[in-house]
Amino acid sequence: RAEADPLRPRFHFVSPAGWLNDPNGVSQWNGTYHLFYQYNPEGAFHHRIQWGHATSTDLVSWIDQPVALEPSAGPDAEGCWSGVLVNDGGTPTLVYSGRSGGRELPCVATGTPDLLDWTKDPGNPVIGAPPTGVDITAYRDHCVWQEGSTWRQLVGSGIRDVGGTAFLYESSDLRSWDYIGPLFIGDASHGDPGAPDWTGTMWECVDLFRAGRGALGSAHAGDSTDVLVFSAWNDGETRHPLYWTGRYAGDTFEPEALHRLDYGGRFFYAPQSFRDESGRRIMFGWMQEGRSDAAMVEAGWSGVMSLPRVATLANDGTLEFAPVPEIETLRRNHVSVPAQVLVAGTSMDTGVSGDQLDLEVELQLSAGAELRLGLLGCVDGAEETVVILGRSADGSPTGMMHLDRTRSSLDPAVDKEEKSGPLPMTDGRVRLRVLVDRSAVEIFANGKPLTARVYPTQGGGRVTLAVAEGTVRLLSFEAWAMAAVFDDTRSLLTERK
Ligand code: DQQ
Repeated sequence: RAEADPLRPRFHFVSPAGWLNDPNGVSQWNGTYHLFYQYNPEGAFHHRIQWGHATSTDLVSWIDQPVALEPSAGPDAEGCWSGVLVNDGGTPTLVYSGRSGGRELPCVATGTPDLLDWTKDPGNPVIGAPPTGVDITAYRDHCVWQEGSTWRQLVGSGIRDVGGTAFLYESSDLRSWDYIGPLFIGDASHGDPGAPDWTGTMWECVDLFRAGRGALGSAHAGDSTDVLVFSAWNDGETRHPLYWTGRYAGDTFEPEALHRLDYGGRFFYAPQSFRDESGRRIMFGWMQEGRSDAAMVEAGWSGVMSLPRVATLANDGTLEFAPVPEIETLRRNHVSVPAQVLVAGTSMDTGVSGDQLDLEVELQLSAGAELRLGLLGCVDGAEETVVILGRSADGSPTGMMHLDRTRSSLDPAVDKEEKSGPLPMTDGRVRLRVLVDRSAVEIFANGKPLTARVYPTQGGGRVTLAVAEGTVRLLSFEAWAMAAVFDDTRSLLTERK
């Protein structure tokens, strides 16, 4: 079945079989990029989670490596849940959540210099219990960094009837940890639990880093901010990635502003980032499925890893994202759509089609204009996934981006909820980047990402443009077919044209 599955991405990383969720231990070690991930090779469901492992020299093609961590009798008997990789004086060391008895506790494993063989610490779990005296909603996932010779760790959690949090610890050896306190506590009573920026009752996969110059904990110079990324969770109902910008100093985090990390919400979940050897902040996220559990099991695979994306600090103090430029080496068959002015009522076929595409578009919207970019359209138009960019009638600097998936699939069972978010713009200008990889779609408009999954059944892959209102100047429209990294049997294509 998986052999000819037209939904299985071909240049996004997917697991060799079964289930994939969070990125873990993302890093660059002696030049080689490492991507570990939450993995169940036995089937497309979340059970007895292991750490899958793949390596890359270019962030484009990946080599599968042996499973790095597998549950064994003891504190991780029921699963090796999310965590990170750190360099302990030259020794690769994983800090992860071991699950047993229905709860998670911090564990450690050390690796061989090639990062292929891992030995669990006999002292696991390295923290024997969550902090006492607080009623917590959960306790798992790790962010670990070094300040001088001191290790610091955050463990994601939540305080019942208060909000999500991250507990801060300190250690000199990664094995014995002193509890300091909550770094920062969210307010779950603030806002509507259905809102896309609700901070949840538990924070999964916290990721604290410095954006801009300097290391976490050092003095701030010039344009820099600290960023606390977390995946807001509430009993499975709420799942979306958010971040606070602010100042991490001493034992606390002073928030300045809360932001949505990706307008696709749960489709870019549990992200984790690292600074690579060239100094870039690179982030991966889990593009979870929008189809039923039964459909995943039937397909034999579940979960897509986002393309690695570079995070930079924008002038307005928020993060901006773009796929790593290395991805452009997959571009083939360049097609340009001529620059032109599109007036209200325009509806055109661009002549571009395909389900593995990279589009780079520059536009200028008049006040009140709305552009519709149709993707993955079938011949009769019954199926189409539509990116909508709108500028407000008063020309204010914030427009909107939407992803309309209501007609993305004739399959009535798949998720079709609309996704949207504010789009900052100057003079109506929009830089749009769209990557389509079968069921995986990543959209970046002026650096704001919207990631989602779609399940077209008809094929065709038409790309269309329409203007509903106002006038849109198409300044440039460049399109490429993207070469596959994996073939349909999910084998690595060693030779790329
Ligand atoms: N997935 C992991 C947890 C984490 C969650 C388990 C987030 O460690 O909290 O697979 O998707």
